Amino acid sequence: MMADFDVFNGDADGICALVQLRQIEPRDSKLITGVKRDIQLLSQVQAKEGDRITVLDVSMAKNHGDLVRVLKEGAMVFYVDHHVAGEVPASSSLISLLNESPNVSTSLLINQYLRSARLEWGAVGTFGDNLHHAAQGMLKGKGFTGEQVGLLNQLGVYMNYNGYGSDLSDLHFAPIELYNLVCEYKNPLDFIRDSHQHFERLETGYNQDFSAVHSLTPLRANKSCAIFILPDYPWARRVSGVFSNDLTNKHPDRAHAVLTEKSNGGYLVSVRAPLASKHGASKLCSQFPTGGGREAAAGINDLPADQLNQFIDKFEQTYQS
Ligand SMILES: [Mn+2]
Repeated sequence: MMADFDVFNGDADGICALVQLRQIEPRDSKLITGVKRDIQLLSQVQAKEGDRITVLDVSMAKNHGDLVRVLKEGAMVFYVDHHVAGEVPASSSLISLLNESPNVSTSLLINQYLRSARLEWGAVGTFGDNLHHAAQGMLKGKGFTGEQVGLLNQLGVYMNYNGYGSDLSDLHFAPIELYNLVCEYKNPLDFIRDSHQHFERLETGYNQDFSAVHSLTPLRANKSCAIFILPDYPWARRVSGVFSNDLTNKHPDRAHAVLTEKSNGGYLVSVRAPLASKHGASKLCSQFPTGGGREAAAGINDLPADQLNQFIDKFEQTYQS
């Protein structure tokens, strides 16, 4: 029997992209996701002739080998993403919507594909990827009040925050659980109102983790770059990504690196290019074996401690004006 797989990033953008699609075209599919950093998700799919696989918000370059494999196995693949794509396999069984522009999210691409059928969810995912300008543009002139736009923004930020952690046990909600909870609502504003206990759980966790991180002083900071090191605790692993986004929003001309200590002695690294000039993050992080990402936002999954100084030098070389 033919099977369906929905493979999606466990952050706000990945979840909101799939919510839009499955509300318009329901499928009884096997859901494959993980923490935000878990991106080689196609490796978990064993396909057979006629299976349908949807892949959302994970880099095609990082899944290239498995994509080629599932196409060979006979699957039809629908792939939508805004991360580095690399070489796209030529196959009539592959339909892809790929856009590496720094002002585009996967949720925005799905919103365009579905002609704004679930505009609010498209905006939540886009806010979640810290693309405020793009999200506001999607909602502009559509009759939303300032308060409604603010709530959609908050939900996006909280859902994005929920995706960070070194494994599922760090998270408030496993991404599949959060997907199932929100997918019942055509409109995220109804989720916020009618499932307020879930919204509140995210909000409370976010605020607690954030107040802890605000007591940290940077390892280094000047006009053009700043580097922070976070300790090896679940709260720090959860807050690292949204902390990076918050720093970027507060200091738009500065580049940021947030490093979280790992139990193996290395670091998990989040890099944000300056908001005012979104470039360089992907190139910087890709120089390290476990690094990758987008021009504006990238990371290194496991920076060995003995490469810390090398990373700091390269970071400062990239962004020192
Ligand atoms: Mn995304």
